[in-house]
Amino acid sequence: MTTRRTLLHSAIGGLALAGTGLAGRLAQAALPQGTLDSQRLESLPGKQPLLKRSYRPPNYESPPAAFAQDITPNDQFFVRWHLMNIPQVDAREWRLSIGGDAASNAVEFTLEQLRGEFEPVEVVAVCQCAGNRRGLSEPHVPGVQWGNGAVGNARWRGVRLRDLLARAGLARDAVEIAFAGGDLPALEATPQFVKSIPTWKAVDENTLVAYEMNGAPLPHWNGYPARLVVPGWAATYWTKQVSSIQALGRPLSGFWMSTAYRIPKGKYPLIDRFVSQESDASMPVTEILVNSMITSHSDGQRCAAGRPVVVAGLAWDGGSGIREVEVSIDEGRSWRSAELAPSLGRYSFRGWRYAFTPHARGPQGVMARASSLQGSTQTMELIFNASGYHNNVAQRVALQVV
Ligand SMILES: Nc1nc2c(c(=O)[nH]1)N[C@H]1C(S)=C(S)[C@@H](COP(=O)(O)O)O[C@H]1N2
Ligand SMILES: [Mo]
Repeated sequence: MTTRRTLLHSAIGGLALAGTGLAGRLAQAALPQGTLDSQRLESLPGKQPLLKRSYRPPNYESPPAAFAQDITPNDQFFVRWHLMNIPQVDAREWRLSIGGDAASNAVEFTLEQLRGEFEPVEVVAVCQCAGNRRGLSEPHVPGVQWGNGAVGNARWRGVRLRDLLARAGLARDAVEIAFAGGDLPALEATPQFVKSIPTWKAVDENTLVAYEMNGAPLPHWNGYPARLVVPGWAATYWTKQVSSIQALGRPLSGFWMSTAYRIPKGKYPLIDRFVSQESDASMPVTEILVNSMITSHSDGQRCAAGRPVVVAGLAWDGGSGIREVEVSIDEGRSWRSAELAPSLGRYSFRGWRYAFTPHARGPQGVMARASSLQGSTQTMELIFNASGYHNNVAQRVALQVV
């Protein structure tokens, strides 16, 4: 554990304020007024201006402009931390230790060893906070009041977690693999952020310990020098600044597993099970639900009667792949297929576009909904849970035809 000495005791040093005017205009209409009043565009060191949701810990979401392409730029990628103290990690001192009671030997790797001793692997995958769009929940729920921007898509490069576990002699009866990062709570009463995933997901060939994002080292705020990449699953499992990996013979307990990131059982069309963490009433979040965004237009935007309008956006799911995106220009009475862009892989954002020509002047709603190859379609009504997870309601923009 080399990083504790270099703790940055304030996560907010070096913040640059960029004013509130633009942020106000980027706001989602249904965010609570307090969230709209307090949000501003701010630059964390090394980042473009992002929408501030909280200061300590640093929670910043991507502005709509970040979704103009299907790969989210590193300097516009959202930032989510639960704890206050985020160390500035020196990669030369950083070590990744792997062991646990369900591994036969404890091993430790430097970043150079990760880069040199294991086969490098790349995957394009969406990293989405389970609480993305929580701020749009009706009724409102507590927690970071995210709009649409607690999600991003990147090309991750690193090593397979299963290759690392093999070097530690993973036991056949390992139930879960647990991860800890370098960040620490401000108060001892706050539990350290430790998460686990079932062994079957840990040894999936797409689950990585990644040291690069879009061809560059991970940004500090996104987990430098290495993080978990668990394609298809909610980002809560994508431990940043990962420093310890433990193979466990029994389920991990603790606040971040037993209390946080859980949903009522049977309410969502999820397929991936995390059986060792299920209780009678609830289960942990697992894969991302099928979802989409309209990125070409925003509410109130004008377009000319009699001229084609090209609506475009992004769609994604938990890894089955996108089957279809449909658009409705009559408030959901009828739907037409959008054209899909080439696929960057089944865990990636998938671009789509749809052209139509409005004739009547006045308000023109445009709705989009995605369906996955696994057979799910976005919902039209929110499936409510008290933590605001898994909001995959079809999006609508209100255009003005002039
Ligand atoms: N060490 C550490 N890793 C973490 C977290 C954290 O608080 N500490 N938060 C998780 C959650 S809930 C999310 S949504 C993602 C956010 O990843 P990003 O900041 O790179 O966008 O990081 C995950 N990994
Ligand atoms: Mo999250």
